[in-house]
Amino acid sequence: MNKKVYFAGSIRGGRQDEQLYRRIISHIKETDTVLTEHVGDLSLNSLEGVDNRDVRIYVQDTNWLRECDLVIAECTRPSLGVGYELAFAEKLGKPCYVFYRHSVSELSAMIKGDDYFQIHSYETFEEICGYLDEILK
Ligand code: 6K6
Repeated sequence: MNKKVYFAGSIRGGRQDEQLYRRIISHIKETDTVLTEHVGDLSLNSLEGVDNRDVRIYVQDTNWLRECDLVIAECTRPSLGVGYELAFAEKLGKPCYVFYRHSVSELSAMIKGDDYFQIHSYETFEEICGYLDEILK
C-alpha cells in the first residue's frame, strides 16, 4: 500500500549519516511516499534565504507530521529536531519506528524508555531494509 512516510534524521545535529538517509529514503520510495525527502539531500532546501525560514520549516514539518501515516526516525546521530518530532508524533498517535546503530551511539533514555516507540537496533543497510519492508508491507 502507498503509505505517507515522515522520515526523520539529523540536520543541524550533524550530517555524518546523510548518505545513509538518502539510501533509506530511496528504498522507502520504491513502494511508498516520503514526505521529507530533503532530510537525505540538503540541496532540496527551497527555503534558503527566505524570511522567517525556521518558522516556515516548523509549520511545514508539523503539518507533514499531521498528514503522515507513520514516522521512521534514524536516531544514531542525536538531534533535537528528531526528538521533538517523535514527541509530537506520539501526541498525534502516529506509529513511530525508531532505528539506531548501537555500535555508533547509545539512544537517549527519553526515547528508549518510552514504550510507545517501536525501536530497532541495527548495523547494516540490508538489515534496516528488512525491517522497513516488514513495516511497510
Ligand atoms: C535542510 C535541507 C533541506 O531543507 C533544509 C532546511 N531545514 C529543514 N527543513 C526541513 N526540516 C527540517 C529542517 N531542519 C530540521 N528539520 C526537521 O528536523 C527534519 O524533519 C529533521 O527530521 C529534523 C532535524 O532536526 P535538527 O535539530 O537535527 O536540525
